[in-house]
Order: sequence, then structure tokens, then C-alpha cells
Amino acid sequence: MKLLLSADLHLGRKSSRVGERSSHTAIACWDRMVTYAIEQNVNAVLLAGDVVEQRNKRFESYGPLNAGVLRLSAAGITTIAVSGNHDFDVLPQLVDSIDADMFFLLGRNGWESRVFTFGDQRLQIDGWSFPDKRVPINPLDSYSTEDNDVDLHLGMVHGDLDASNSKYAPITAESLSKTKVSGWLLGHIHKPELRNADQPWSLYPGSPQAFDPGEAGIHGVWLLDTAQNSEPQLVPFSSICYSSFEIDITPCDDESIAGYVAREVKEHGVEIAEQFSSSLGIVSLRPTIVGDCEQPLTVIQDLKNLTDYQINEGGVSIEVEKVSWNIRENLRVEDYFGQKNALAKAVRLLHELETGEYSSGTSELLANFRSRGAKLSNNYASIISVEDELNEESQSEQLKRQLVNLISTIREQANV
Ligand SMILES: [Mn+2]
Repeated sequence: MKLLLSADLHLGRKSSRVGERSSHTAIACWDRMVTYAIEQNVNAVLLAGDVVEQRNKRFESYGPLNAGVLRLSAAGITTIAVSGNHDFDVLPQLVDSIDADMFFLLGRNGWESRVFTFGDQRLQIDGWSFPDKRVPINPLDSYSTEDNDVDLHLGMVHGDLDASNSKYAPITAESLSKTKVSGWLLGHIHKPELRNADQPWSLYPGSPQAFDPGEAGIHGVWLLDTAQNSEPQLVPFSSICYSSFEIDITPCDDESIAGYVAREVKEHGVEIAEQFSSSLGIVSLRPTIVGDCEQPLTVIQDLKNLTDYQINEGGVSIEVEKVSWNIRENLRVEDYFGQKNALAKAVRLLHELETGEYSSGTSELLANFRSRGAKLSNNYASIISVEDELNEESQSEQLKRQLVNLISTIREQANV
């Protein structure tokens, strides 16, 4: 048996940060998925909720969903869905209005088991659909199934795995593990991940099209071919791949940094592109430049147009969308021995914080900083939890950041 597994298509949504290019949409991705399902000759396409972005996208979603389901149907492929929190109301309406007898929405009124027959093979699916925008309870609490003689038995449910306070069907791994199915196709989380590879496996297929830089890494559809594997395999499928990564410039001379960064960007982009087949159009990169150099301000100035980076590699555009910086002067503390100015003092303090070898004056300063910090944290509401803010390591990080800024500023002003 061969199945195509997906969820969180969000038909009506498009990928962000692609400028005027309009082809990077969920609808275009769905069209490619349908073509792929037909090429692969799968028995069924399974969609675990949030197929449609939301009710106000019904008109733009209807045509493409309808066309796709009819193409699948004409190729003898069954489409099986459950609804999620985004399409709890609109998906049932669309399923009812599409004139295809091979399109099923399971679990409209609680758990539903259904057996599908493909030639001499039988597939049972236990499915549950979101009845409302929010469902603060674990749907597995009311799980029921039928005992049929089938070749493969799967479950489909949209919800938040191991997030106990979630308003979106907080499912627990334990409740899934107690069931007798071979695997669980889940929806809701956009990051593709096989959460559990043992029986029953549990899979978040993720959004097949990546929608923003927060959805970094490889997005695609999953193929379960029971003749080959017992668990599903990811097929890269998005037309865009967002990626955040670090480039450490410490080994470079300042003069060679720009060239080095450009080579690293290209290498990272090409490595991503090589993992995709034909679907990929854009690799959108967010490098963070880290490490030590002689003149950080000059280096940042030299690389200020890095966001213009764009090359074409075998039909894929590799581009830099945003650059972050975490670089600092390569300071030699011995150069400042015996000096009594503010710069020397800041450099020595930074050195002590980095080595952890504190002088008695520094220990006193740190204790003072901590008690002042505690006092201030009690006075002001903070978005960082007070415990996190007050732990020794984060305070030391805070001080180091301040010192690095201070040193840069003094050196810039004094031109040293
Ligand atoms: Mn969802």
C-alpha cells in the first residue's frame, strides 16, 4: 500500500519574504502534490487538518481543492481528511460541495472508523475532526475504534502533542501509545517531524510549503510505502527553504572576511538545494556572523550589502534575506597591562568574565550587580522570567554584552 501523508496546507496562504514573486503559495504546492501523488501511483492522499487557511479563504480555495480532488479521483486515488482548528467549519462545507465520491472527511461527530479497499488491500482509518475553533481537551480521551481485519490501520487527528495547556486538542504521547494502530498522522505543528518512529509511529508531516523564516529547514510531503518501510519518509517539496545558520569569522583576517562569508553563504545554500528535486525555487538565508576580528565596525560596514546577495544555482535562487551580527574585537588583554584608563579597565573586566578568574574587586562588583538586579526585577514586570534573568550565567552574559558595546564605543571615539 502506498499513501501520501500531509497536513497544514493552509490553502489561501503564501510564503513570506519572497518579494513580488507570487508563485510560492499553498495552492501551487497542492497542485504539485496532486501531480506527485498521481506520478507515484499512491492509493490515497491523507490530509490531517488545516487544509484550508480559514473561512474567508473558502472562495479562493474551493476551485484548486476541487480540481485537485477530481484529478486524484480520476486517477483512482482516494482523498481522506480530518479538519483542524483553522478549517473546522469550512472543510466540511467544501467536502460536501465537491462532487467526488472518493473524497472523505472523517470524524465530524467524534471518532469515526472507516475501511477503504484498494484492490486486495484494506486500510482502516480512525479519524477525528475539530468540532470548534478551540478544543481544550485530549480527543484521545474519547477514542473509539472498530476491530476489522485490515492490512494497515492508521489514526488521523489534528492537535497539540504533549502541550498540556494547549487550547488546540492537547494530545499526549502516552494516549497515542496505548492504541493498536500502526501509526498516527497528526496535524497542527508546521515543523515536519516523525515524533516517534516505534509502533505506533506518530508523525507531524508539517506544512508542505514553508510559509515564513520561522518554518526553517526542509518542508515536504511524506510517503508511506508499506512494501518498502514501516514508517513514512519525507520527500522535500516546498518551493522555498528558509534557513538560519552561523558563520564564524574568527579564522579570517579582516580583509578576507567578505570573501569568506560569500563562500560560506553559497556553500550553505547549495547544500540545501541539493536535497530537493525540482520543486525548489528559493533558498532564503538568515546568516548570523559570529566570532572575533580586528575592526568589527569596518567589517560590518564592508558587509552591509550582504542582503543583496543573490545567485542562481541550477534554477534555484540562493539569497540572503537578513543578517545578524555577534562579532567583537579580537582584544589582547596583555596590550592593556599597566594602563589605568577606562578602556583598559573594561578589557580586563571582560577578560575576567570570560576566564571566570575573578579578582576580589570583580567578585564584589558581581555580587553588587546581582543584588541590584534582584531589586530591580522585583520592581518591574519583566518579559523574561525573573529566575532566568537572575541566574549567574545570564547575568554574566548581560555584562559581557554591555562590555563589548562599551569597548567598541570607546575605541571608536578614541580611534584606537
Ligand atoms: Mn492547526
